[in-house]
Amino acid sequence: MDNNVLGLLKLRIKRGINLAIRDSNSSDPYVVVNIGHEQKLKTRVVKNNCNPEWNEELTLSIRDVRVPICLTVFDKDTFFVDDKMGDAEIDLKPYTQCVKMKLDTLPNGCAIKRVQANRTNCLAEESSCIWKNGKVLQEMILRLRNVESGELVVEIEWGGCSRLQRSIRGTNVNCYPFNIQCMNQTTL
Ligand SMILES: [Ca+2]
Ligand SMILES: [Ca+2]
Repeated sequence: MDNNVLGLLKLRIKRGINLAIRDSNSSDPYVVVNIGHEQKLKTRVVKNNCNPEWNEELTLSIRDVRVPICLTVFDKDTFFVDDKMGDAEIDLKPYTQCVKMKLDTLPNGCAIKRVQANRTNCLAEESSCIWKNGKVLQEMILRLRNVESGELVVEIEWGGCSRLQRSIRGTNVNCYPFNIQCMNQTTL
């Protein structure tokens, strides 16, 4: 791993909801994931389905948590350029703040942070960062922009040991002096 990489992020692209129609009655959707101009990954195409289940895990190298992850949905076409079906961004900042916390003593299934849907993010509804089996997970429903309809259900997970965590745990500096309490216990 090169020195500028903070760590690896697993991005699970689970499914699409009520995606736009870009053929005669349906679409053949796939998702393209970009971070800056450096990384570009794709899911497979699910044919003829506006509520596709991809359930794919993509691994991204994160160099700067301020750079959002961009997702763009396309309809695969055979004889024409693929049609756009909207786009959304994932803001990593609330999630990475949770990854930096010392959470080892929290009970499994604990919600660490809630992120509200607002005008500056693409969340369709409130999303929680959950402590589960020793990892921080955040599932989110993203409302697609620049399209008449469609949402994406995704989940992010920080992949193991990384500079992001070591930068806090190596020193004894508490960069995030939150009073961490369990906000709720979800049934997982
Ligand atoms: Ca089409
Ligand atoms: Ca098509």
